[in-house]
Amino acid sequence: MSKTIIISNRLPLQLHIDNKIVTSTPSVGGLATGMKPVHAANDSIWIGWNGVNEEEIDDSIKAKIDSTLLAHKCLGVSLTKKEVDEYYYGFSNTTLWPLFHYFLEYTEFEKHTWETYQVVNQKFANVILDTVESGDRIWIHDYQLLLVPNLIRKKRSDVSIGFFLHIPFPSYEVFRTIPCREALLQGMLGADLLGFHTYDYERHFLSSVQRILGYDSSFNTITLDNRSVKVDSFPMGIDYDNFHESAKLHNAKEKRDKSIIQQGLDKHQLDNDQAKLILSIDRLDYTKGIDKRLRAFEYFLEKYPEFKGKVRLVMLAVPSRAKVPQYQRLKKEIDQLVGRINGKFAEISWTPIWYFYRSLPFENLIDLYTSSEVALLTPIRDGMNLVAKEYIASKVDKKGVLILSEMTGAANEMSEALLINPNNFEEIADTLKLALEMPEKEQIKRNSALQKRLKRYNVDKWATDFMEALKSSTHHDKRYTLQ
Ligand code: GDG
Repeated sequence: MSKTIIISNRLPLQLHIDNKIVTSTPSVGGLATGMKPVHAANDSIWIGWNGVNEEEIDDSIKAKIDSTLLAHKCLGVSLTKKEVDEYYYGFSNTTLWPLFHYFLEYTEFEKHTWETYQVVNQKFANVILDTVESGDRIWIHDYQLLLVPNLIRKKRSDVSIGFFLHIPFPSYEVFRTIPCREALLQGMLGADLLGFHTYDYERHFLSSVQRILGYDSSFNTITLDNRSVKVDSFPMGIDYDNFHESAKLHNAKEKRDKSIIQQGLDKHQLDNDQAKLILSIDRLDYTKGIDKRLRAFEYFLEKYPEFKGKVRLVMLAVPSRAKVPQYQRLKKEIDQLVGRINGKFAEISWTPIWYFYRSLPFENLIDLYTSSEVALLTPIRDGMNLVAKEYIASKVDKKGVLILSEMTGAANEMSEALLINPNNFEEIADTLKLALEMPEKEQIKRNSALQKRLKRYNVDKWATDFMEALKSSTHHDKRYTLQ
């Protein structure tokens, strides 16, 4: 019987090694949740980096790790510290991530990290090749593994290969700047099906393939010398029912439970606090526009001083890639900005920004979503942005206003949100005022339409649509290779 093999940089499990005992907890985040139904099916296996440095563990721990992973239908790829540094922090997150998000000034290209990226992609491919059998379906995820499709294709013509990119694919003018552009495209073209969040990313990819490799496409299909590759958009959804039902439970517990958010405030302040909450949640990443959001909020308080004491920005920034210098600099900048803005506007009974630099458990996330009157999400570029969808899904009474950057993939599907350009502070300030004053009837109307769509195009539908398209775009009858 054929099986499905899922491949991503990280596994849906996090391992903990304490005193030679290995335990695991499920990972949080969009990919782990999204692939759950596919992975839960009897015949599937998930391959990813096991999360530890190869040289730091002995054979007995390695065996324990492997058996823990296997119990959860996972296979681990072992990487050395140098490989993690150069493939993950280096080429993936200092070259591809900034380039694909249009941050050319942050994009570094170094020969040795590119070489390690190739070595590690081959390591992933080897683990797949050891387990794949004729007729299996392989679903590879994201920018860390762009070369894997063709590394498999070169050895196996009798399996289906799908690839999904979770971040934007940039325009040809940006993509062409990377020295190894041909190799990256050829790596991806080993797949039978290539999926993107939006039609625009798909269009950019097709244009790069045409202009760099000379392959034409028609009706979403690229014709290579001896086979074809299907390219399509599959906007990723969320586990709508989980967010909606959890929010319902949370609301039933306490009408407006600000307990988590208001850590550090005493009872007296809590009782007297009437400020409307403006929420933002992101990994601490320069693509998310956190610095601009803070500056826009400062401008809003200057332009509309009547809101002083009446609103509060609750900003959750989740630690991310703290080894990469640009992320360290960003952290410093955000710390300083929050300090400066709070220092400038704070009163004895009111602080304009509550800033949390940590990750929170799921229940607290629901607490934040349900308690906030407005969500302000201002990425400079974002493949999709699941937080926008989760915020709307959590609004059981349909009250709440989403302000969303038009540079996110999610904006394409969420036209009822208030869409803004994250570089336009004037527009953000005016939109914040509009959101804070929006009549409830209008909020309910907008959110009803959004919820209906999010419930229908949920994450199960995303995964099922992709797998169905993979089945129909695979033809095992030809022998083909792409060099
Ligand atoms: C990449 C692309 C694309 C966040 N903080 C906590 C927490 N989260 C969860 C959210 C959400 C996920 O993490 C973040 O997803 P996003 O889509 O917003 O952003 P990225 O991490 O950048 O993801 C992005 C995505 O892949 C999927 O394709 O949408 O464009 O960049 O689910 O809820 N979860 C918990 N505690 C936190 O503190 N439990």
